[in-house]
Amino acid sequence: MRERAEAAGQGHVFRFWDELDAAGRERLSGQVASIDFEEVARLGALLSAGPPPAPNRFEPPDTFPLERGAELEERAREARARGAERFAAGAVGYVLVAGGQGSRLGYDGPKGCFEVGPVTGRTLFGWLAGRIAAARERHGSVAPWYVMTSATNDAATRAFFAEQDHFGLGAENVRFFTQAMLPALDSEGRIVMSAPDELFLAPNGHGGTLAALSDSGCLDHARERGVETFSYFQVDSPLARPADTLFVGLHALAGAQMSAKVAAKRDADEKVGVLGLVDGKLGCIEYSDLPDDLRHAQTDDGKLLFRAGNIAAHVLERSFVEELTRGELRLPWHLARKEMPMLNEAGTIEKRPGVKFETFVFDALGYAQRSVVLEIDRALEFSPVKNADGADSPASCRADLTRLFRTWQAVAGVPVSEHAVEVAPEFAETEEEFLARMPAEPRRVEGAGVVYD
Ligand code: UD2
Repeated sequence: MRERAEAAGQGHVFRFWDELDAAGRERLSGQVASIDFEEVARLGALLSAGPPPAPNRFEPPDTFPLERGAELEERAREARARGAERFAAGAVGYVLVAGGQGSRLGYDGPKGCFEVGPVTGRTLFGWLAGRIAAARERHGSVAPWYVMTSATNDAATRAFFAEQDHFGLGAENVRFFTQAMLPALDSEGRIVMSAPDELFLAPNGHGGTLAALSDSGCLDHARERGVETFSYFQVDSPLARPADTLFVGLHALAGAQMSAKVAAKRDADEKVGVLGLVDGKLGCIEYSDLPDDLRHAQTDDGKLLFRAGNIAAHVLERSFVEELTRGELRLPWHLARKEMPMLNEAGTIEKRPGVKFETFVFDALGYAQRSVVLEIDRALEFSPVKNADGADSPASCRADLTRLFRTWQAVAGVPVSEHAVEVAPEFAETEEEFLARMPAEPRRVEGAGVVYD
């Protein structure tokens, strides 16, 4: 292993070997064994390559809009029916990406264990699991749920699901798979070490989902279970709708390979990627990469021109994921340059510039022959927990949930709560479902608010 590292110009990872105890040697050699040095060399070559060229053309995408006339409403009805058929047939499996480090939230543990229910403190995993359980009831079918973790949170995530009895979904219907980790590199392309017995490894981005689905055997499992389509969603929004018949139905009617949901950006500076046609192909420009002039560009009626904010909910055909992971198709690398604590030659930690490498799942959109871009109402579907406070925080998310559920109370003509309101996903996912469940008395939780469950 040492020879391999030296041949790759990475011999420094063993610099402190002689000083390590048995446990340290085991930890380090385990990590080094997982390194693909050829890949590291390819990543190193990107360091001097400079940023990717800006697109020549960036245009807003065609979307299935939120405001629709009679014709599109008819199409939506047809799509819902088709989507419902797909769910009833058990042809749609769920893919949750929960391998991120959640560093902005500053929560020590898998992000999905974070409690956001405004009244009950239901966790993010609990909300998403509840939506899957509800879909099972609604469509009378059972489909597998694939949960992506990373080495850092895999054990804790599995333990949490076991503790929660897999939210009643059945352990055989929840399959965990782990994305790959990659070393960070310093500005000379050397693997960063965070301790004498430890490499600085980070998850390879949510683009790693595709390879990980394949490498873990989940694609084979999905095929055996009759799953033809994946509904992909992130861990951070309790309002995510993994079983949206409209989205899956539009995708199916269009014969699409990969589709995306968007919400109109709140303002030019909201930290969401923007979907659009990049030199004629559907793609997403990450918020940190969108030039100022494009970020602020406006339409004649004063809306943001590039407002198709990526909420990171996708539908992907299994066959498309198979195609992408079989051959030499590669998603592009995105480089995150930042100051990071690293071990220096003297064996002490100092902050120096380093680079983390990630691929992004939305870059696969460019490989799809057909896609649907569905515009959704963020008040109904998107309130992510990203930051410890301010926008997209636990507080803003809880407030959004209560605000939404109060509108349902108002429409149902029941007294609108002054305190927090929580509608369990098993009770209702939409206003229509809520109305259909009425009249129902909420459960009162002393000092916290009311819950419909
Ligand atoms: C992501 C999008 C952004 C916007 C926003 C919507 C990227 C790069 N940016 O922003 O354009 O759509 O979401 O909410 O996607 N994850 C993994 N493994 C990884 C990295 C991330 O599983 O290696 C998961 C993570 O657990 C989370 C999701 O991917 O569920 C998003 O990750 P993030 O919080 O790093 O992305 P963010 O907020 O920068």
